[in-house]
Amino acid sequence: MAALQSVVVETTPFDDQKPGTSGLRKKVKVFMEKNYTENFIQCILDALGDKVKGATLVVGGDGRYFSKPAINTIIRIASANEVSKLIIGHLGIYSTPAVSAIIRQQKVLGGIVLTASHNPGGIRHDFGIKYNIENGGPAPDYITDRIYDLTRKIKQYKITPALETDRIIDVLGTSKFNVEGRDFTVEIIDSTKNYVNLMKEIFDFNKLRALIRGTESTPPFNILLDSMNGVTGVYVRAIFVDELGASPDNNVCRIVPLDNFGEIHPDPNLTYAKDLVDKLQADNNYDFGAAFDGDGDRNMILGKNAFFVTPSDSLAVLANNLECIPYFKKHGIHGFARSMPTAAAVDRVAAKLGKEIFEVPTGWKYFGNLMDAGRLSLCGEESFGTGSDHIREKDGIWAVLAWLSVIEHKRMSVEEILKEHWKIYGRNYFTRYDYEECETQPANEMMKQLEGLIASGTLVGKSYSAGNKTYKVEKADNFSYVDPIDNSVAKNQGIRILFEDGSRLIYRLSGTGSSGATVRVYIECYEKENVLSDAQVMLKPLVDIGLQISQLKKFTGREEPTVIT
Ligand code: VG1
Ligand code: CO
Repeated sequence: MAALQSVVVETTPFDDQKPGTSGLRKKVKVFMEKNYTENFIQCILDALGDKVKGATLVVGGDGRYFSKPAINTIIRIASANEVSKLIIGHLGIYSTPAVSAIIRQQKVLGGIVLTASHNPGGIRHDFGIKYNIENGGPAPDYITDRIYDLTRKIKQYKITPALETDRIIDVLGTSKFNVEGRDFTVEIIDSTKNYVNLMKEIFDFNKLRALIRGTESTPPFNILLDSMNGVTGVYVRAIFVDELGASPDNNVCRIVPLDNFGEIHPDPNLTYAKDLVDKLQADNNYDFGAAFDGDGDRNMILGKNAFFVTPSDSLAVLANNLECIPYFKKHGIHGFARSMPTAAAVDRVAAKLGKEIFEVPTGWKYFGNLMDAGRLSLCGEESFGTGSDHIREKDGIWAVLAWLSVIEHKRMSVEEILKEHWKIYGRNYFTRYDYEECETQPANEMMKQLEGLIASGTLVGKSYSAGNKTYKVEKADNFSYVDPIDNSVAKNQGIRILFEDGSRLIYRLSGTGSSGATVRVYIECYEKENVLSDAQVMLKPLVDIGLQISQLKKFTGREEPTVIT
């Protein structure tokens, strides 16, 4: 085999390659600019230092538009930078949780995940690149900071132009190359096998199959899973159809991954997964519905007639019932955690069960250290993320299997489970208002104004009234987090206004958008007895107060949010 030569290409930095909440996300057209993708890949590898030499990395993503050229670039740049092997999902497909699982199982240095998650895909929409470390989780801040630093200085990248990548990801198997006298291997592997095996170890598939198929004494539990044309389609087929006997015609929909997600917004919430909501409302034969996002780490859980389970409640219910899942019987249940804006329902479960509870900033990377230290078993985010320490990413398929396990164990409907839970613990009413693609400057000014209010100290002790409710401010701050394991500090993670009765108002700017600014307002109140009201009605006074304090309408010019969850 004649050795392939690598070359050094001169380049200039881009000033906008700062990874956000979960990797670098931009319009496809931006990633297509000359050297844009090359620069970022080179900086990821440079940030890893000498460890990259001789290392194995995993590559895969949600299959969105531009994945193939990006993978080809990664192959050529990795080979020139002395990476010894790439493990790539067949057709470039790999859900985010499955990447996390394979990194851990193969004990490799890390992985490059090609996704913009719930952001729309296709030539006019978004692409994304993120780096996951050897524990399978998203790179912590000190690594993404290092990457960003390098992107602002990069002068050249190394590449092997003659390495033939055409159709390489279409065929399972191993290709070996000689790059400047070194061996370089590309292995294309089945994207589902390892993940399916992991799920089989965690859950009791016999019980779940009996639930879905029914038995002589129990009717089938009728589910409808919506992959929203994202990457979970291949996992839904492998697990729910092939293993658990769900019907490919009646129990699953949109399970063929499309590179533009069929021009929908692959985000599982009541707005963007309205199709599923409508189907469950129209057909009350369905007992359960779930939807996933583009890269498979998010989930939305619905009961009969589209009874909606907030992600914060979903986390609390799972925390309260984990012992029915074989994995937790075996490994024990350590602490719980939630992101700061997530409603505090799980805190009440933790208190009752005598478990540690952690409140971390938004973004799954903040859970990793706690899990690695054996202090965290289950965690979640209000943004439809739920997961456990089986991997280091949130996991949509896992969440659905966990919910079905609870249902199988309790023999109750989703709605009954929630009502029972609220009866025991009371209810944390929660809603999030998103104002997408606002102008950046006024959105920043709104946050500055809130910062100013907090700094002035005038908020604390003040009472606000709306509707028939009055709330008194107990504390107001900009959330800071000190990681209990490595003592790293994350500052400015969101404005919090905390009221005396435990109600909260939180303001953040999104770190995953690709244009303009998305303002998120999180609103939560707690009721011990009054647990069966409509959340939007219940929270209306607090919403009004939240809009008043922030002067959101004045700053953004928006009368209504784009999305309410
Ligand atoms: C959003 C969510 C956050 C989540 C992140 C990545 O971030 O709020 O909870 O971890 O998306 O999710 P932001 O900064 O836009 O609020 V995923 O499924 O897009 O990787
Ligand atoms: Co996602």
